[in-house]
Amino acid sequence: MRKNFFISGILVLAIVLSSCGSRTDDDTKSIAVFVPGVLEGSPTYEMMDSGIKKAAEDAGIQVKTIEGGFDQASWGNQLMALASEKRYDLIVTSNPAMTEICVNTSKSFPEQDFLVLDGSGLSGGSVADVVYDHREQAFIIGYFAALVTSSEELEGSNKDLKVGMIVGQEYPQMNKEILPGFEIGLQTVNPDIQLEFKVLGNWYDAEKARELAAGLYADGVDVILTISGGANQGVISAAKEAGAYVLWFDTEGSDLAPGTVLASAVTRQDKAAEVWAKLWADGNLVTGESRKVGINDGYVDFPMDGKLFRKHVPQDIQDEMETLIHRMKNGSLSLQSLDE
Ligand code: RBF
Repeated sequence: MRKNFFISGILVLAIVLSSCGSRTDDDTKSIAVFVPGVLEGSPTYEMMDSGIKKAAEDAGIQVKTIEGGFDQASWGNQLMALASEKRYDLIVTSNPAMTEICVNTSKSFPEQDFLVLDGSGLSGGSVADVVYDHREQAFIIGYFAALVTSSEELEGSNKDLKVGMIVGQEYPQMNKEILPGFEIGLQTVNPDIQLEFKVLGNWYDAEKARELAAGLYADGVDVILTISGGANQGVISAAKEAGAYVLWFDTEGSDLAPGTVLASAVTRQDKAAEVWAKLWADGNLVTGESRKVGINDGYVDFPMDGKLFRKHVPQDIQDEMETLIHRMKNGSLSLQSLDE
C-alpha cells in the first residue's frame, strides 16, 4: 500500500516536472522544428535545422526537432497536436505546402507563432513565411545544364542535346516556378535542347530514382537536375555508372560526388533560418506576411569558388556562368524580360 502511494507520488511529481519547461513556467524560450518528412538527405530540412540550432545556441533557446514522416495527410494533425501542447513558443517548418497547413493550425491556436521557410507566399494568421525565388534559382541551373549538354570539352557530354530532371513530386511551386525556370534557362542557351521531366512520386526511394536516371542516361541525356530529397543518392549512382553528370539544388552538392555533381543552385536556407529565428527571439518577427527573397538578397546563389567547380567545369563554362550571375546581380538581365 505504502509502496503504491510512493509510486503515485513519483508519478505526480514526474507529471508536474514534465510540464515545466512549458512557456508558462519558466523564461527559457523554446522552438519546435517540424520536419515534414525526414531530416537526412533533404537539403532544405537539414539547413533549416542547423540554422535554427545556431540561432538558438547563441540566444539560449531550447530546440526540439520533430520528424513528421512521409504521410503528408498527417502533417496537419501533427501540427495541431504540437500547437495544443503549448510547449513551444515558435514552431518552424519548411516546404511550400506547410504555409497553408500552418495558417489553418493558427486559426485554432492564434497565440502560437509559426515560421515557414521555403513557403508558398500564402501567409496569414500568426504565420511568417519566407519564400525563395525558385524560378531564378532553377533558371541559373538550367542555363548551366544547357552549357554542359552542349559542351564539346566535357568527357561525359554526348552529342545529343538532352537534359533530364527528376523530382520527388509535383506541386504548384514545382510546376509554376522551378520547371519553367529551368526550361527558360535551357532555351536561353539553345532552343533545340530537349528536357525529359520525371516524377518519382516520393522523396525517399533511391532505387527507383536510380532506375529513372539510368533510363534517361541510356536515352542520351547527359546531365540531370535532381530534386528528390533522400532519393537523390540514386541519381548519383546512375550517373557514376553512366559516366554522366548530376546537378544539385538547394545545397552545394559537389563534394558528394566530385566530378559527377558538377554544380549547384543553392538557397541560403541555413542563413534564413538563423536570421528569422533571431528576429523572432528579439520580438521583431512580423507574422501574417510573406517575404520573397532571391539572388539580390543573397538567398539564391550559384557558388563558383569551390575547388571542385574550378577543377571539373571547363573554363569557358565557368566564364559564361560568371557573366550570367554578374548580369543577374547587377540587374542587366531579368527573368521577366526572358519570359516574354
Ligand atoms: N524536399 C526534400 O528534399 N525532401 C522532402 O522530403 C520534401 N518533401 C516535400 C513535400 C511537399 C509536400 C512539398 C511541396 C515539397 C517537398 N520537398 C521536399 C521539396 C522542397 O520543399 C523544395 O521545394 C525543393 O527542395 C526545392 O527547393
